[in-house]
Amino acid sequence: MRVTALAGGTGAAKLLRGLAACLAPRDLTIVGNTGDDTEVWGLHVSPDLDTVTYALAGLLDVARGWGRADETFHALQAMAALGAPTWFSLGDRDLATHLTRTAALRDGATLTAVTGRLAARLGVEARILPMSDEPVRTTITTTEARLTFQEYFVRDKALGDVVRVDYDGASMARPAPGVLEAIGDADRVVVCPSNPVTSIGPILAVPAIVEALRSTRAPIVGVSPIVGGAPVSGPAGRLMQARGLDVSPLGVAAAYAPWLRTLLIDARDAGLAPALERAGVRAVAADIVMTDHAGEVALARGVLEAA
Ligand code: FO1
Repeated sequence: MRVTALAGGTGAAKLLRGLAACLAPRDLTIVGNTGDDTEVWGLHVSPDLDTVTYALAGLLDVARGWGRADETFHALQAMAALGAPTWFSLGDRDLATHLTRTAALRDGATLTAVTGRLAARLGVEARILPMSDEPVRTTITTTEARLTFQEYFVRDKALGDVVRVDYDGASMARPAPGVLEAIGDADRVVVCPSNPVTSIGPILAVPAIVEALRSTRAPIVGVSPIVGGAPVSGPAGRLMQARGLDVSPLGVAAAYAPWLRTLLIDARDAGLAPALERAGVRAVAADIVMTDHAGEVALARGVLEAA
């Protein structure tokens, strides 16, 4: 069964590990968010692509949900001593990824090519594609300033009041090679339990991708990142409100209308099933908070069966 998953970073990593355990590696394609890509010390950092790659390679720092396990931060300390900004913590092992990516991009490689090469070198057999090779950048406008996603999320700790979210460059961006085919030829399309606004939103802001989702014959199944009126992690609630979305599985369904067919929701939200059905989305109650690997695999099975 060929499965294509739309994914952000931390929220997606667990479900992707579960899917990887259920499928032949070649049957899993991941379309990753690049809206929160950033430049640090002259290096191109693709946080969500790296989180997914590290997760599938078994190298992710699971407690943090980003960066590599067994990490050290000597280079960060040395950069601080030289007066460089250090609010975005690049670890020593993680640096190898950004150095390799930046050098390859400078030599003319596409983000798709270098993402594939990094994944292969780290032993990942699933296909990880950036949503686009062209720059798309999520910007967050608060009552105080217009910020890049990482300035808002990491530097300012998501504290400002968000008034709008933009995906700069998205309306002109073309999907990366293979993305449209992966959606069109899939047997299932999965929307991971990622932030609908800043993780999946940038992917959907690429016009040809949303057209492919509307026209694919594959059933599209999502997992709610919202449980009982609050996000499982991160600032999804405030960002959904800023976009006029209800902070509930209903808001998630609204973000993915009209192409989402099925949404896995937590048992605590089972009462919303009739309203979801009225919105055209079949609700399936499941244990969607993955607390261990068995939970990741069980939810992945549930996603594949729900379709
Ligand atoms: N998140 C943080 O909260 N603080 C950090 O210093 C930080 C550094 C970092 C370095 C590399 C990387 O790939 C991710 C990193 N993240 C950090 C996570 C990242 O900013 C966000 O979790 C994602 O962009 C949201 O999906």
